[in-house]
Amino acid sequence: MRINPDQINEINRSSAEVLQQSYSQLADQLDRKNIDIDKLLHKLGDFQVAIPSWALGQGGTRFGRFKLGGEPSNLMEKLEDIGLLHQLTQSADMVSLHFPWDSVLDYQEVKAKASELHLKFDAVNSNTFQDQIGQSHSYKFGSLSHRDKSVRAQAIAHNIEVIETGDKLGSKSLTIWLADGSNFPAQHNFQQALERTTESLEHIYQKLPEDWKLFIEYKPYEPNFYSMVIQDWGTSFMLANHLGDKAYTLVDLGHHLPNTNIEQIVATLMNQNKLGGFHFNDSKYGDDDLSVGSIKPYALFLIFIELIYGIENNKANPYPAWMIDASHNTKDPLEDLIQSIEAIKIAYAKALLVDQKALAQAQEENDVVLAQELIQDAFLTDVRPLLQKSRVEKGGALNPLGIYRQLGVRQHLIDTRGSGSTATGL
Ligand SMILES: [Mn+2]
Repeated sequence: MRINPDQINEINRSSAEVLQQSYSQLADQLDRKNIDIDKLLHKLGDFQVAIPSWALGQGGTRFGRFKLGGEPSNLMEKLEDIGLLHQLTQSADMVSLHFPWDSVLDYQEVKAKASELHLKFDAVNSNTFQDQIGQSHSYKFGSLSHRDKSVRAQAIAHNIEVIETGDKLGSKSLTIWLADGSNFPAQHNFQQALERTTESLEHIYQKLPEDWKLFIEYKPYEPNFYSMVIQDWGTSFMLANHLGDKAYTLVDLGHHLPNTNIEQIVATLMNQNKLGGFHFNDSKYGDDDLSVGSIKPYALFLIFIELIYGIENNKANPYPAWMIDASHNTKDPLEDLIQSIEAIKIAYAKALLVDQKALAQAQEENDVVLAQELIQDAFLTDVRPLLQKSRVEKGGALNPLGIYRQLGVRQHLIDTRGSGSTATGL
């Protein structure tokens, strides 16, 4: 579904006056702090986050999955949903595919559709955490770390195939999240499992094109509950270092034990030029995959302060590949993605407001109180008019969620795709 741009402009116009008021108030406030508002708007407009193809259907839990209706049942429809999201938010011009869920016969057709929707392909993702129909060997007891060489070979071949497919689409990176691990003590020989995983990754890395990156995602538990082979940033970092310059660590916000200082992990990785990818979501307890910013917006803001510092001061670290990695069983996924994009950009905008020079000075003088004041002043600024202005200027919706509901997008999708359509994925 595409929305007529005139319709977006018309709805925007009905709130234009309110925006003008709130925006000039904020502009005055920022001007008094000598903040270059045009530069800020430019940065906000440039910020794009990839949408994973699996986030467009209703998510499930191990206790089941509820019906949504109007879900995209093939890759073309998934691209259409992301295209719509980008049309409204002007912040989601990238798609992250997951194989074999997104396998199709004609990738030229997929590429043409994406370019028609002004979308590019970001990191591609492999899947060796579930068995596919017709697969020769099972991943029940692991994939890249499996004791049996033929299972490892199958998992390696799958990753190489994903690289080849991504190459056809213009992707430049592969993300590997490995579900391998053990559920009980003594099930695994830790050292051997790590050794086999390293060797398998070496094979995949060898096939990585020159201009590609390999992202290694870590996770402390789930689906395995006693151990995961790549359990933390240290293990991922070690593997990335071992593999070479094209390998990086990927941080997923939900893949940490409670209260982990993620901003410090981000800072450490950027300092070592090894932060490659970043997955946004939020959590209360574990890998809850909740909407970004719904639980810990202050933590996200602190993380963005480190990201911005790293991007501006450490050019040897590549610009991170951003992606939303969330899943719900109660929300309309498109509405959730609109909320998540908004939360990411709010945190980003607030972190951009931090007076870096004054903060460095406060840190230099050990003025703990002033350092705290400086970041909290930025955090407590309502930056929403900035986001709205930036979107409207790019042709997006002043209020994406409002237009989505006003135009009855979900009902339209149900009418055209049916109430029983199901997206591929978990
Ligand atoms: Mn992730």
